[in-house]
Amino acid sequence: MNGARAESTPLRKVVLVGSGAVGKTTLASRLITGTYIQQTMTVGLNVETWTVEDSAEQAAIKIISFDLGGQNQFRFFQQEMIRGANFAMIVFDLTRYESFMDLEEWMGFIGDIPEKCRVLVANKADMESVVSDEEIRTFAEKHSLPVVRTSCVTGQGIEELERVIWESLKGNGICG
Ligand SMILES: Nc1nc2c(ncn2[C@@H]2O[C@H](COP(=O)(O)OP(=O)(O)O)[C@@H](O)[C@H]2O)c(=O)[nH]1
Ligand SMILES: [Mg+2]
Repeated sequence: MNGARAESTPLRKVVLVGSGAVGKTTLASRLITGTYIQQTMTVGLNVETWTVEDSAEQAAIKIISFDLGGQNQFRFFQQEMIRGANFAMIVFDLTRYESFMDLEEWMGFIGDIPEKCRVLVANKADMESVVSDEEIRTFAEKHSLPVVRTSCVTGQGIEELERVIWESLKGNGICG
């Protein structure tokens, strides 16, 4: 990317929320590097940037992602970090029912981010799911969330997720 282009690339703030070990850091790294990299536990916060481009539209969005650690003691600090976020990925782990149960709490946590600027990410789709499709659909409909099933290991759903993020953040849409 040349310098002029980099300067004109709008910066968007994306947050990844969800319980510990659902795969937020791995997902961010998969989106950034395109490959699966085993991650160590996030304590507090991971901040990374990546650029989502659309060659057809000759446009790009630079995204700064805040991957919040799952530990309760950091909640106050995390609330500060997500202020002004343009978009939220709400992540749960298909293999851990508890992470699905925690979603309501995470929805409350990101209350300021407009409904249309959120996506529900059902991660670890390469493994056997313990959350039924029906339950996921009911939750997603209740909160008007699009759902993307992803696997950081196989790459399933990663392009679709990028597309959802792109569609929400490009131009002068409501996600800014
Ligand atoms: N099988 C499988 N494991 C995953 C996937 N995504 C993440 N993991 C693993 O889940 C664990 C927790 O991931 P991490 O990104 O640290 O979770 P975080 O606490 O939400 O940031 C790590 O061992 C990852 O390698 C996935 O899609 N499939
Ligand atoms: Mg993490």
